Amino acid sequence: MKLYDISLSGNCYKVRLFLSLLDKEYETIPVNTAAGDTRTAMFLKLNPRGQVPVLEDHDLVIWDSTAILMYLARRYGNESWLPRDAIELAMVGQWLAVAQNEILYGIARARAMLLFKRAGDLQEYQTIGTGILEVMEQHLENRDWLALKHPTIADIACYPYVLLAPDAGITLEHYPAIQAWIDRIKTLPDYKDML
Ligand SMILES: N[C@@H](CCC(=O)N[C@@H](CS)C(=O)NCC(=O)O)C(=O)O
Repeated sequence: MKLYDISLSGNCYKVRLFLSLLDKEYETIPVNTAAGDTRTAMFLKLNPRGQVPVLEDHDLVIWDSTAILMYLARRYGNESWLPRDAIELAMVGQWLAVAQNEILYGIARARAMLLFKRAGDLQEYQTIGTGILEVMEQHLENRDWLALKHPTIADIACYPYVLLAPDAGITLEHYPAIQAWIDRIKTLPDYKDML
């Protein structure tokens, strides 16, 4: 397997973390957006959106971190990561949606402004980010994991940018249940730090 990767990207870290939890070997292909790597004809053939992560598994090419997590869970993980039961699957889906909405367009965007000088409305992104952290905090007050009674890809999808919220100028001090959830994720076998 090959992962087209940016080391500081939370979206790529979701995939690296899950590959590690699944104990899967892979080759990393570092991508440099500043050098235009994601705009080349070759890269756009892999992902017409011009973004990482992209996973190659034999002849298969998958782009988007959520799609990659789903693929890896079904193909290489046990059912607990992505259940087949309709209700359980929907519980996981809800949080996959949060990862690609408020977490991405709130926390990740604010982080990209502060760390990588991306343009945007910092205050708006931080407001979206803190809004979803409030929701997560309440949700996790009486639960160990986001979707089910055990870890699923919902936890892996939401984790990186929540962990990185301080980079977005958002402190996690006021969110003890989120901090406990972060600590819980760090104890998973084969857990891997971002860098
Ligand atoms: N929804 C996508 C978002 C991917 C994304 O935003 N990737 C960023 C890095 S975190 C990227 O490749 N940016 C380069 C660019 O837009 O040129 C996913 O989850 O994979």
